[in-house]
Amino acid sequence: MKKIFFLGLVVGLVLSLSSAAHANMLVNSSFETPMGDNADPDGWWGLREFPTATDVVMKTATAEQYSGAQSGRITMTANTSTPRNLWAGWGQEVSIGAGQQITASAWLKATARNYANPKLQLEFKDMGGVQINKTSVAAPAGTFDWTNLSTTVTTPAGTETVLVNLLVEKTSGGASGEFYWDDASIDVAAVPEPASLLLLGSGLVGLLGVSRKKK
Ligand SMILES: [Ca+2]
Repeated sequence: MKKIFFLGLVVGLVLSLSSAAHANMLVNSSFETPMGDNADPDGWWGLREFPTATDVVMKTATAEQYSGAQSGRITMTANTSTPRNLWAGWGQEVSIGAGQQITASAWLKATARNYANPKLQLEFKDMGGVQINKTSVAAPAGTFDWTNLSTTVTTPAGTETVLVNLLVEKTSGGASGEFYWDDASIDVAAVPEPASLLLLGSGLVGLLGVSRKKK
């Protein structure tokens, strides 16, 4: 009986450790809170380099969704008088230290795309908010149905926060397209610290000792 109890205890502890490994750190990650034109979705910062509001319209949309009732839509309109290499999107910053293995993921659908490049981008920042490094996952070419963009990386030395960006970059004045983002996430892989493992181990040894004394 006691052996079964301890086995259950160990399984429970292992399960609680592994479930902690898959907690999404982003809020409103499925864009389920409605927002008006060019407002910031709950929890996200609206990022835009466009000189006029009509060049790009960012809002939640019920027309398409990967899950739930809506997604975040970025509509880019061709305007040949605007300069190149502009971008628009949403960002969310989370506290993650150096040397952590993180997985970032988001779902994307693109329609009517022309010289506009969507990407999932991670920026690693130090204590002062200065960018240390960045990495990004490019989308497939052309138009596509819901597609997962995902990357697993280890945060560089000095990292204090990670900024997750869901972007669309304009590479030509005539760039246009309709882009839907949904179900974004960032997870930190749980690596049990030696100290907590030691504590766990000594606790189990202690429990076993108590059970033996009772015999
Ligand atoms: Ca959604």
